[in-house]
Amino acid sequence: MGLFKNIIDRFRGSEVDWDDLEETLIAGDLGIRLTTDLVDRLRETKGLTDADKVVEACRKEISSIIGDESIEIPSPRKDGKPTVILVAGVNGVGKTTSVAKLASFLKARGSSVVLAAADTFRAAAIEQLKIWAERVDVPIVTTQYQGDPSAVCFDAHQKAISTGADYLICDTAGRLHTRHNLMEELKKISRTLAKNDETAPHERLIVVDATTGSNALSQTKEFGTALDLTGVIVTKLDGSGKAGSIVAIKHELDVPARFIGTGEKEEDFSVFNPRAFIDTIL
Ligand SMILES: Nc1nc2c(ncn2[C@@H]2O[C@H](COP(=O)(O)OP(=O)(O)O)[C@@H](O)[C@H]2O)c(=O)[nH]1
Ligand SMILES: [Mg+2]
Repeated sequence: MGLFKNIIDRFRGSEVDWDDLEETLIAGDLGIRLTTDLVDRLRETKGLTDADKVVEACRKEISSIIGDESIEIPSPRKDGKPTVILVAGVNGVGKTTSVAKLASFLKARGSSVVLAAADTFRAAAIEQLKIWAERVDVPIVTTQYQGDPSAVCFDAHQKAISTGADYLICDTAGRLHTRHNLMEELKKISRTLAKNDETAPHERLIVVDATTGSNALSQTKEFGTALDLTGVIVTKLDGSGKAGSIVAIKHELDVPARFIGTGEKEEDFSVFNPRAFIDTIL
């Protein structure tokens, strides 16, 4: 990895090629807007031409955008009510897998979790989450294929409340007949969860696939119109994705990365650590 590795190798000890730097940042999924901002700002910095120093300045800028603290899922609530986590995103990005990974992660912290299988649009999706629930050993609430997703979330929320569970995690569909319907459905799920607890859902996470480049930014923008997003789960960082989209999403939409997925197994998951990101990805 190493977004800047090429630049450093080629220009070490000499002046950086600004066009090259710009291309590198765009290829790293930082997005046109952020890249242009960044390069313009650095170019205007007097005396800053030496490649190593330019790269260092870039790292600093990126670091100031993403911050340096991880953001954890809040500890179980003092009032004993469940913290509700709604997970959304387009098809195939890794929602269902991430829901299972997150359940396993919270369970390992000693918390109890209930799952809601609210992707009722695909029959296989319900089955997939059921298998995960068994594997992770957490209760799950489902309905029949093409059942009402909001009703599943409502029922699962009631189960989480009545059993005193610490967390409820709702998996949702990534595709409905139209994208408009999908956004409306997500808003309805959110409103329905608020019926049992007006502060729910407490976390609204979007899952994006690191290998899809700038799509991650546009998807976050779109889902942000339906849900006031509290974070991003970035999956498939074990692939070729550079994940610069994490920086672009934070910069443009102010939605922070929260977790990363680095494989298909439940342990391939961790809290996003900005410092480690700067060190290993850049
Ligand atoms: N390599 C890799 N594959 C992943 C990761 N997360 C999910 N997947 C795979 O991506 C595919 C789609 O995942 P799924 O959870 O069904 O996506 P959904 O449609 O958004 O619910 C599955 O084959 C997963 O095993 C990850 O972090 N790395
Ligand atoms: Mg799914």
